[in-house]
Amino acid sequence: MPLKRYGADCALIVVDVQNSFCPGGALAVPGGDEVVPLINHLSLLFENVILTQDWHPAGHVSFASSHPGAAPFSQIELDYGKQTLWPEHCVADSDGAAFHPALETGHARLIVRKGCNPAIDSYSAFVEADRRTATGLAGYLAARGIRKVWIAGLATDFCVAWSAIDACAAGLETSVIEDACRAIDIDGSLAQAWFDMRQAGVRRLRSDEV
Ligand code: VGL
Ligand code: ZN
Repeated sequence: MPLKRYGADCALIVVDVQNSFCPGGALAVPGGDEVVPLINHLSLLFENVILTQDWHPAGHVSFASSHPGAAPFSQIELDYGKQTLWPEHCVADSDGAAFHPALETGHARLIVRKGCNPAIDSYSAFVEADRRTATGLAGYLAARGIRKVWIAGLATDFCVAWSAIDACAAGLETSVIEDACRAIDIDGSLAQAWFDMRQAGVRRLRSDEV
């Protein structure tokens, strides 16, 4: 095996590169599939690659269809705060929840599934939208001595940004590889996400700087 540039204390976290978020999917992110070759290449540099999957039960609280009369991309107030409502996407075990077929997954050390609780969304790979329930990822990283993470995937302004901000909060040195991500960008959400990530201390990198 070729020597990895990033060793035991580093991980690449590949966020939600799933069919629902790629062209033809229910919540397609423009150019979502374009990140796949780049992420496959970046994965070769890392000893530790972690994949995440958005993994919702049917009837999930984040689906507009679960709220009669509510339109996709509108917002509602839930007990844990504001929730954007989405088209039905990434239903557990469905084709939409599967990884993009060209994403290489054989090297992954861990697959984190999130958004599994019917009443709580989870953009972040670390903490669910109630901001209390842990996915266990921080514990896994700590237990294995991983202190630095690089994040890529979909979507920049939702699951990537929330994961990166929570990674910083967990004390990890955190970089987002911007050209290995694509955004949904509703109502300025992409600019806001970069602002929030910068405030949190996330490093913004291009893949040629990795
Ligand atoms: C995501 C919206 C809803 C994401 C997941 O992966 O960014 N966005 N669920
Ligand atoms: Zn989702």
